[in-house]
Amino acid sequence: MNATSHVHLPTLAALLLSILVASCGGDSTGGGTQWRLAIEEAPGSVQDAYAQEFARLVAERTDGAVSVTVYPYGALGTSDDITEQLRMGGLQFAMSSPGHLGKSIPELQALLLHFLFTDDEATNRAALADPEIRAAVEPLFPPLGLELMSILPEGWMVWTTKQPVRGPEDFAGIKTRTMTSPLLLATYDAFGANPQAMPYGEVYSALQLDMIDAQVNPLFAIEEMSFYEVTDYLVRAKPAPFLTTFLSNHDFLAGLAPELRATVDGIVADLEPFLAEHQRSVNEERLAEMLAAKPSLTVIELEPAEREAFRELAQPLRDVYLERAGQGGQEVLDALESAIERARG
Ligand code: 6CS
Repeated sequence: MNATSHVHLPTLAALLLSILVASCGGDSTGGGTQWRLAIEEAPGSVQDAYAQEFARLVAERTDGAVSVTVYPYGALGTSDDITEQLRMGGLQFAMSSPGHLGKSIPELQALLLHFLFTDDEATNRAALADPEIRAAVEPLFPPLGLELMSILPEGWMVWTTKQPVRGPEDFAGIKTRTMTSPLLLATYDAFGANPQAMPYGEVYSALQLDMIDAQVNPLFAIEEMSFYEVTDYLVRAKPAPFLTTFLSNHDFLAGLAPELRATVDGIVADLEPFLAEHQRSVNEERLAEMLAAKPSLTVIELEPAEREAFRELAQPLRDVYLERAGQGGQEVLDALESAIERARG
């Protein structure tokens, strides 16, 4: 191959791609095709980092024929609103966390079970990449007009509270905001707390006004949503990783020309390791920023015996999950448990 073909081949491929995208979903204007991607978090968040990287790679690999506009949390409503807009085709891509989406897809709530995953992020990541999990989870989405692109980790859930929490007795009566999936409410009920579901955007003022006493989220979210300003303790118990799903509209994806679909799939595959690495450093950086901004903030790391008390209370939640998620739920849970076992091995 000579130097000229080196120069021209990628350009030709991109040109073909640009012709193909003109007939695909999204907005086609004189300037090219635009895809819309909504995230459930603020600019600078973990989801935003992924979305910006996705947008950059789409532009690069289509030679500018497709551009992706990223809509941060608030621009298009709550997580539920975003998912609805994705289903209706107003968006081509969105982040949709099982913590909310589990209301519509009960089987997906397996990803919310507390003390199911190991304490080691790398092991959990290997488990989530297991093809058996993909095979079990993927079919849950098309009936809702959605398509699963990726399952992404955002860091350990951390409890932010106004009183120290070391055991379930400390949670007694504590009004604790969770995401809106029923299994999360049942989980914090089992921990002895008084769980309250509400959208992400309402949590800060609810804490400030003492409508709630605690909430659950990864460290980066606690910093960027300023929850630490209106709580006093960060309780690290590693109860569960925060996982989100990166989704596409089903018809849009099915309608993409094969070459463009392969480009999108390639980007998603290449980005698979990105967030796992990124979230770890962002979460630690944000912890340092919070402690610098509010030195009185107290970090509580639960001892193994203290975690054990919560682990025991979390075990019956598997039955609660199965009651709601049925046989399909059993299959997802079996796939998850065997993938975790394989990853441990
Ligand atoms: O707590 C929530 O509702 C949100 N938390 C994060 C970290 N991302 C999205 C989700 O909606």
